[in-house]
Amino acid sequence: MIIDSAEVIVTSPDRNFVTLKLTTDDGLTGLGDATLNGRELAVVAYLKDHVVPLLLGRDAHRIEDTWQFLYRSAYWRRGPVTMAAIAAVDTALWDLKGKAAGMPVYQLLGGASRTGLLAYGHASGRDLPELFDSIRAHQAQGYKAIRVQTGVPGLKSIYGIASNATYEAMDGVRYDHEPAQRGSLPAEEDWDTRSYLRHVPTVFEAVRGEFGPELPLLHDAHHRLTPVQAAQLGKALEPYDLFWLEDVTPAENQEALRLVRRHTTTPLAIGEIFNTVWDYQQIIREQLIDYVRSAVTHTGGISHLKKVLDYAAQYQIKSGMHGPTDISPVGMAAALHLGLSVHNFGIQEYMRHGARTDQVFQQSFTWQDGLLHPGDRPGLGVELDLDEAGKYPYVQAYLPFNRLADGTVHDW
Ligand code: EZ4
Ligand code: CO
Repeated sequence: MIIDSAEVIVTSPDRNFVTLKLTTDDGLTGLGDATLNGRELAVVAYLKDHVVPLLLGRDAHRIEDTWQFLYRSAYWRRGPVTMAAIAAVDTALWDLKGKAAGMPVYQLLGGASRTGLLAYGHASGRDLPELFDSIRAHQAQGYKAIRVQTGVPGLKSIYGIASNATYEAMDGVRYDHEPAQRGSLPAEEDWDTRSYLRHVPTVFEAVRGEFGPELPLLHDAHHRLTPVQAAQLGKALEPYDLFWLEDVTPAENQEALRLVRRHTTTPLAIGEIFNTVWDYQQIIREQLIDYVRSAVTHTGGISHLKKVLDYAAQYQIKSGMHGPTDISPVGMAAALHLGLSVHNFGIQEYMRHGARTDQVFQQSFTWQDGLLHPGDRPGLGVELDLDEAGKYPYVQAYLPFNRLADGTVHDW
């Protein structure tokens, strides 16, 4: 099974996606997701200029060797661009191996450890009535766990959109199934941490009052807090029994989480912007988190994320793989195969892609009773329709950024 060709496909049905497609001498094709939201073309160049030429003629069965070769031979290690590129190759090779074996990828990873994957969706609203409607709409779609984000009184923008309508009604901005906004400049949003910290516990009190104690609730602080603010928030939310509180601090400073942990038992999830096991070394060893947020797409592929999760398992830390719409259907499929197979699966983030995206990527996963399953087609179970993909050329889009009232740039 020799790699004959490697193509990088950029398509923007509802948002931008970068896909690597490998074809072997026996005519099999494998797909890998390399989408890096807002920096897509950097990965395209990395793949086209520096990876594709190295793949041609290689034995597609040698997944681990290819991973090590791409990681070590570059000399320059880690980083989101490199690791997304390596992830795409790794994922495409697993897809190929599955197809060659006639088995779904999860079988090659050890088989199913469960019947399906608990998934959570994103509910949001400018105020409580809108938020409650959004939670109910998610429950009606079958979601058994829900992330809750709301507007903060006094702030114009809310982080954590579920629907375009919310934003269209607010400021006429079109958000396209993602926080990234199409255009040549990032949108500027406003932020005030004290207002946020006062407001969020009242939201969770109201949600628990309305929806009862059973529903698993999650919240994302999106790197906006200092360690002591994060500790305050975790403590204030304890009565509402969160499934997790996500990205409380910018976790490149991992020691910050020691302080947070000393003050709260609210479970913590971190890592959607991490890209190697090295980023997790301290926070896993010191048991500073409860869930690993990494996606296959951004963390060196199935092979590398499995190593992270196996390490995490020693500390009873579980998976909580990143699954916003900027993970393509190929990246989602990879997450589902990995999640189904590892013992320490926790929960899967799942936002629906738009109808155009579902046309470009033909998928075989199922979504029943709040549980996802990757399906039993050989490989990942996703095929890319090149004609459909060709209808939607790349569109420049950026994630927003924050400024405080005095004009200071703040974490988004
Ligand atoms: O803002 O994926 O938990 N989910 C998130 C996402 C991120 C986007 C960034 O590309 O934080 O919605
Ligand atoms: Co997040």
